Amino acid sequence: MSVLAGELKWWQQEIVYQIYPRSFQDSDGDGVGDIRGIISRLDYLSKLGVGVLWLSPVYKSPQVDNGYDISDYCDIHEEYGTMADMDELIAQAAERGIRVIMDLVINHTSDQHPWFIESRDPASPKRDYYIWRDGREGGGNPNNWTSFFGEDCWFYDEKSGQYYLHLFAKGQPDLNYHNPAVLEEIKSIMRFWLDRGIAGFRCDVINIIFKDSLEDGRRRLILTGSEHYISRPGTHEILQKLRSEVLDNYDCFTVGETVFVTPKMGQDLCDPERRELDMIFSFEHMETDQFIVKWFKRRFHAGRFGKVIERWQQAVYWPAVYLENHDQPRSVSRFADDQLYWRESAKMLAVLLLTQRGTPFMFQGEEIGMTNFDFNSLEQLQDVESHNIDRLLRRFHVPAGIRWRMLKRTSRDNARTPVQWSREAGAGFTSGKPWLGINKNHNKINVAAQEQDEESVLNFYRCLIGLRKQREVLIAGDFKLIEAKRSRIVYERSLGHERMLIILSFSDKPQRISYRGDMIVSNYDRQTFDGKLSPYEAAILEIIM
Ligand code: TEU
Repeated sequence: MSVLAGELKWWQQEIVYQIYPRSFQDSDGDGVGDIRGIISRLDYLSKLGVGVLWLSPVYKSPQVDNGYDISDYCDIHEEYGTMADMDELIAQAAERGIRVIMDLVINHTSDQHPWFIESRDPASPKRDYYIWRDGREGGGNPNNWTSFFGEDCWFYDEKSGQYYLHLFAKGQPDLNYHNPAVLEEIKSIMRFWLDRGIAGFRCDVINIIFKDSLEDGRRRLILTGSEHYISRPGTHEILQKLRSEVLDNYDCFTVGETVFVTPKMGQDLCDPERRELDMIFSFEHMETDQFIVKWFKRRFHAGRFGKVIERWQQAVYWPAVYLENHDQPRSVSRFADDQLYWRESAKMLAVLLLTQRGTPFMFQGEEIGMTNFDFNSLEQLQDVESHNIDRLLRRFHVPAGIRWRMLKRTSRDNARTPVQWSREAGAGFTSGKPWLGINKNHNKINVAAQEQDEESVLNFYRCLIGLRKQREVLIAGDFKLIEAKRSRIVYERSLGHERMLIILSFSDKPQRISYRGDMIVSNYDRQTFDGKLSPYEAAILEIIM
């Protein structure tokens, strides 16, 4: 699939930077990042060259799932600041030509949301905002579904005398989209934020919001019941309504987080003709180093990874390209080498991220090559998912050592440790006690040090972002996979008469290849390309025709 150059929308030409507010920058010493902290770093973000900030949830929330459990969609969580701070962030970002998008979490609310509190009364008009059911005859959950977070997805509420559905944590009850009043509420929340000047939404687990039926599902290892809610026609209808009744009235875009989607489902969700979402995050490339679930790891294989990337580059009209987010381990630790060839690896992954077709989404800290955490016990983890999974594994008598090994490689807290701004205690993130441990390697990997170093990962990102902006072939050119092997991935981008060859080594051994061209970017100190690839080398070659 290709998009005609010259017809690109603004959000197709920008790079999006994801901020996980809790861990980005603390301004008041309470150990938790906040909006004023983000404002203080806007010049840094502007210099990096990103045009859009995606804020993970900053709404009022009991923080069971770090804000993905919202108790008031139209107010700010007190640890993060105030509505005035948020308005200032939007305005100050705009002054620097940066737009802000927000996380729209509408599959579920917090169990502390006033709608849910009311809904616990069976006689309340809000009862039908959520999914309440009687248990089975003879007892037990209403159906055999299982949750995303390794616990039951039904919770029996004594007060109500019924069970409610929660596909995530117990504090995240699912909304009922069979009730049209729910969609009306969501529309007004969206307008509230768009009217304040935000430029769109990242829509959390958006392809599962509509549950077709609550019948038992086919038994599977994970997510029994998911055939009743993944990308159902009801979801497509809702997305079309949100588009025509709300989003079309603003200059904005949406990117949907869509779980367990096939390329066909993915394309349907963001096909411009269907007028639903603008882009989606798919997960297949994130699953190439696992068996069925992320807790069962298998060795990373660049060939498998490259083929999946190519499939999605071809499948959807306009890809949302990412290697990291707040739910995934750090890419340099996962796909390359975070030790001996750390610097080369981080730069090579920067090339992979910024030379694909589509809009790149980078995650805070990726631009300095932050690595997985260096914790050594469960007590150091905060993530609700990690603790639930540990409990589940314990139920199956999995020994402690194995449990920890599984969590260490996969826990979402790997990506959530505070941003490493400097080598000081608190890493320049906080003057207080950070809510989650800071990686000891902040004395080596940090923004301040990389500002001083011309050859740093950070400066490499800046250059590459600059190059991408100048060369439309990198943004919108056709993508063609040339090679995908365990040791390397090679692809070509082309637009009109322009052709670029991207060569990426995923090996710690030198290699020889036959491709030639004019070197325009290298993560080694080289001006020309002679076919010799050093460990984790990345090269962008221009092919003159
Ligand atoms: O993630 C959805 C989701 O499916 C994740 O649970 C993902 O499968 C998991 O993190 C991989 O182990 C979104 C948010 O990104 C996540 O942070 C939230 O916890 C979740 O929705 C619930 O809102």
